[in-house]
Amino acid sequence: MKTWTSVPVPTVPLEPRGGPLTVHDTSTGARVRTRPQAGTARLYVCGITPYDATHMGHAATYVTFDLLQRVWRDAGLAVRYVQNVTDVDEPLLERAARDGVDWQELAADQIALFHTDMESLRVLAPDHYVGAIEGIPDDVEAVESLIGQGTAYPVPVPEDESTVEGAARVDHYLDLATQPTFGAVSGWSRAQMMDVFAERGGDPERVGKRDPLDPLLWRAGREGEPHWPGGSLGRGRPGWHIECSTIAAHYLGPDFDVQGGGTDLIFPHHEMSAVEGAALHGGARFAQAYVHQAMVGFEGEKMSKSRGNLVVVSLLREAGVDPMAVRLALLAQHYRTEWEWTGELLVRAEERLRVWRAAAGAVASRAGADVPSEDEVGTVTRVRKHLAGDLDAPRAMADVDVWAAAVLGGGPAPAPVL
Ligand code: 5CA
Ligand code: ZN
Repeated sequence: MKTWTSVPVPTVPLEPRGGPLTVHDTSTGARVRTRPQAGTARLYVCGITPYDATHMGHAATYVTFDLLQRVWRDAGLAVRYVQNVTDVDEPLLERAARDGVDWQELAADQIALFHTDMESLRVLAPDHYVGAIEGIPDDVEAVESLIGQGTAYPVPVPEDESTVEGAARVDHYLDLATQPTFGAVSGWSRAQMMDVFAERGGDPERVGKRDPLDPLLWRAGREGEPHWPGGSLGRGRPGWHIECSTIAAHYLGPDFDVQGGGTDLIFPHHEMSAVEGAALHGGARFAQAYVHQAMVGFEGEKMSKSRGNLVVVSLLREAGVDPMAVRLALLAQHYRTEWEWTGELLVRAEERLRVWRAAAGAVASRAGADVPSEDEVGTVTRVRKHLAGDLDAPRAMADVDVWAAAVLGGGPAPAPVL
């Protein structure tokens, strides 16, 4: 699928160079050093389900992983970045049905809006932006191979549900009992898993499953639902998690460097996509590290499309807010700390942006601006150190504040140079 357009990335040729990057890995609960092989870091970040506009929670997630890839690049690495878009799944179909619109049109509109939002926030585009639908042939092959191994099994479609022509009368599930690595990503107890499984797209009540937590791999095509050719599985569509297992494996291979997303994806999504990936690749590790953005809230609750308590990037832009102020407001919060969006945070970010631009303008107009001062070299070094230590953007930004204040002589900031 077409991706969006990246802004050019400037290089900062000051020594010492940045990195190596350490991140908090959910699967071990520890800070780990990323160790990309052969000079290329491999990053997979779970993309949107395109049924509503990009809100501050999504934006925080994609800006966080944008920062992560920029830290890698600043350390001299190339980055191969893959992102999916869940362009067919229950929430999208349900929203389209609720609003009486075509689900494909809804998805296409929301994907286009997301791309505009990412461009406005200067989030670098993935090298491969892949729709779940595009990945279906890989999913079919994967599920067939799991069936061949004896790790996937059929569950009869309930008698009162009619299936389309060419569909089998069974769905397929992964048999978690065959997977020794299940649980390794989240480290959660079964009780914790059962607590959220149903509300996060799982079907623990489905009759005929061996374990209520077994994830759906392939759903036989039902009347009134979209369906695609499924080889020996019959017509149907893939379950959610297999989409990310196969897209990541296809474009990055097993054991890639970082799997990213929000903390709401730790279980079941990242647990299941990792276990399905391991099942497909002889038990190989899916990713080296699992990095999760804490939930952004609004007015006391997690900001979410399903709850509808949204502050939306595109509406702020329409209201004349500078997207760089939005980016600063997001980066002012550490990615592992839950926080709530407020108008006050945006006002503070706008002021900070004004000061930084004024300082940058003052430096640019100085004689010999191309030779950095000692203070500038020191600031860059400190910024790099904070970012390499689990992406501590708030502390890095505090260093830039100190630099800006020094440039502007501690007095009130003059109007920015435009
Ligand atoms: N398509 C799936 C992933 S394969 C999905 O979760 N889509 S989503 O549109 O619901 O979310 C897109 C990304 O934004 C995910 O990484 C999700 O974890 C993150 N996200 C959603 N809500 C929030 C929030 N309130 N705060 C921070 N991140 C969020
Ligand atoms: Zn995903």
